[in-house]
Amino acid sequence: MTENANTLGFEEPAFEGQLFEGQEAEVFIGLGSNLNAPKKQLDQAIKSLSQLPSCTLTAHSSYYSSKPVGPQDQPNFVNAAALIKTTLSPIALLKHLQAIELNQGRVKKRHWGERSIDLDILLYGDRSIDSEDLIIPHKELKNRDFVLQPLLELDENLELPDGASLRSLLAICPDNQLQRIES
Ligand code: ROI
Repeated sequence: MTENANTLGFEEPAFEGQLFEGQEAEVFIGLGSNLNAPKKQLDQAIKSLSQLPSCTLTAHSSYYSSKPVGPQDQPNFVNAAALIKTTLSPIALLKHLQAIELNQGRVKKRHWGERSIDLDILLYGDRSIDSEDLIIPHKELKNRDFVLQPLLELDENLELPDGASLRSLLAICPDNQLQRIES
């Protein structure tokens, strides 16, 4: 282990200050599914988020159906976003999200293909992280209406760490025929 290892034994990416443990951050998480009863997958994942240690689930967005980005011969997705407050570090949180995905029997059939559940850290406070395991803000956030719209529902004034407004990004983002659906 290096000096970057935290108390859970995960390697922390090097970023400004490394002050994470014990500091509370607002974190936005993206949820997506297009396999095995997608709405139920999101329901279960949100329940699991609400039970994570050192986390409080503050809110989640409506559910949206969206045309797949990637191969078109796959079902539409159901997407949403959740807001948590947490003292977990980004990497510790990532590990918990991966455990939730595994627990829900995450299936990933092909590149940009269908999946039972995807949980992505979209924004972690106002921090930017670029490590091998984790890139925040999420790399595709700007290009995806099914990410931007649920985020804006949670906070209409949300900005990226570089100050770009999500509202203005949504205005120029490709259209994936987003439709709000009953959750
Ligand atoms: N397409 C949509 N509409 N929603 C997703 O969540 C989603 N996730 C992905 C890929 C396969 C790239 N396409 C998606 O990972």
